Amino acid sequence: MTGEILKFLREKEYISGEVLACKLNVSRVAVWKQIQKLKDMGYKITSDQNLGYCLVSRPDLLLPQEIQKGLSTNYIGKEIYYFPELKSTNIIAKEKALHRAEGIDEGTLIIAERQSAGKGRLGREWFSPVGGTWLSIILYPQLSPSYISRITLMTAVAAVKAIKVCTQIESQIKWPNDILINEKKVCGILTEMSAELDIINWVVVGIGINVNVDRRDFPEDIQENTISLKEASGKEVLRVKLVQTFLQEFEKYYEILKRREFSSVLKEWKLYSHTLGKKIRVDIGGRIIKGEAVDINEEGALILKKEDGELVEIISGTIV
Ligand code: BT5
Repeated sequence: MTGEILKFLREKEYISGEVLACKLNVSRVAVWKQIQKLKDMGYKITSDQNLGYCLVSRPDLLLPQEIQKGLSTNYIGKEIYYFPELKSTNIIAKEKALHRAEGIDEGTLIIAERQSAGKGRLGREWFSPVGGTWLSIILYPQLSPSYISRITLMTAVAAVKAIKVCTQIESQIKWPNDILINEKKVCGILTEMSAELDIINWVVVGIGINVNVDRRDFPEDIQENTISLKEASGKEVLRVKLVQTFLQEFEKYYEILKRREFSSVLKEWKLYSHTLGKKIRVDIGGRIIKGEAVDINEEGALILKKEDGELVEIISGTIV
């Protein structure tokens, strides 16, 4: 009911408790309780004895009703589960994805203000203090499991686009899942999947963006290599707008991927690449391969040219 009340509060400067009660077919006490709930969430609502309630300001929270207002996607973010705090949005998303038959549809979003046990790849930690954007999207693509790398790459392109639209900042993609600004990490992507032979059961795409985060909120050992959008742009960034833009871009690129037109996404990926043309070292399960990053192939694999000229295809690894 809070969502409905907000809708009416937004439409008019003032609306009385009586009119709200009538519109929602509930008692005035019930309306009053919902108004208190909204105030507890951080909405500033004043009340005038004669005129009624007036919405003065909204909190900077990633509440579903805020994200969905003006979101122009067809299915990404149509259902949102919001948490002020949880362990990891990917963990909840994976649990929910198991309940597809019970109405957990493609595009369902899990979003949190803070994660107490955010996850990176290979069991690494992802620090997720208040002020960032930590979310996961549930997908059920009818694609072969080999598409998993391509999903990560297209997510990175969507994130770069959203960052550009909302902050004017040009960020770069470090293969396979990092977004950098000035050589520092601003965003990470964690794609997880359940598959059987040739069929994907579900994919969960988790993305963390350091938006209005202070670098000092991170452990000292990673402060040097991290950055936030606020720090890079010199001002607070509207997180709701960023999430909306990202979801819109995400759906656009996901549709392209589903049409099996990855090459056009790859073209854009290459434009934003931080990796191609560089001499790098890649850790693949504890083994280090050195060489020049010469290309990304149609499957999303990195092509490394070793010193002896041999070309190696790396589908998953970490640049060190
Ligand atoms: C990643 O792993 O970059 C994937 C991060 C995915 C986070 C999202 S948030 C929403 C969803 N729910 C989750 O629980 N996870 C996803 P990886 O490439 O393994 O990088 C991890 C490394 O990045 C760590 O070992 C740190 O060095 C560094 N790191 C940790 N937190 C960071 C942060 N907030 N900003 C920048 N770097 C960070």
